[in-house]
Amino acid sequence: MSGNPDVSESRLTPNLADFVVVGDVGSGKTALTLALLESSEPVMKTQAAVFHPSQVVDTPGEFTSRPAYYGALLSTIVDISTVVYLQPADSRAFSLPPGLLHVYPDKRVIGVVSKIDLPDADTEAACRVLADHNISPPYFLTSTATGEGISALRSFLISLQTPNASIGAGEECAECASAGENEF
Ligand SMILES: Nc1nc2c(ncn2[C@@H]2O[C@H](COP(=O)(O)OP(=O)(O)OP(=O)(O)O)[C@@H](O)[C@H]2O)c(=O)[nH]1
Ligand SMILES: [Mg+2]
Repeated sequence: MSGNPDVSESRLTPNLADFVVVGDVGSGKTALTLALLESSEPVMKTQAAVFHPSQVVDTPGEFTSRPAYYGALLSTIVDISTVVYLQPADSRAFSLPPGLLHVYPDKRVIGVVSKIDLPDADTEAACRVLADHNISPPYFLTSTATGEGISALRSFLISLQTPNASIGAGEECAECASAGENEF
């Protein structure tokens, strides 16, 4: 595990905190984490869990794709309230065995469809993969290449830190989707 001194506390958006990003190798976790943090750091292969300030954690894809790392995944997420799971828009493979994300019943799991700018993106299929694996909508559709969906996801994550604050449902609707049962 390692800290990241390049993302200073002062550069963080206030109240963006307490979430861990998980998903397959190459699904875009690091790119998304850095975009949410508004960091200009280069996106590089993640070798171990990276703890940014305020309990924002980026994980290596091996944590979800290799059974030998499931223990590391579970110990990394144990003290964090929200799990952000990335499903690439060009993939129908779910990178975890059923139920692993729900081992801790008190955690919120947020489904994100990443890389929606790819030419072969199929966001509806990716949303169905999330729904089929018990991740509830709303789902956030994001691209770090175009910036689409990043601010909506950031606003939603911030809203989790301020339970009484209301966020613009209309703005969220425009940038998230579900497998047919969007609750907004
Ligand atoms: N087109 C496109 N490429 C993306 C997007 N997000 C990430 N990428 C690219 O996909 C590759 C993998 O991105 P990463 O953020 O390193 O993926 P990761 O999930 O952190 O991968 P690991 O650390 O190996 O688990 C990089 O070349 C990124 O530039 C996106 O939204 N659109
Ligand atoms: Mg990474």
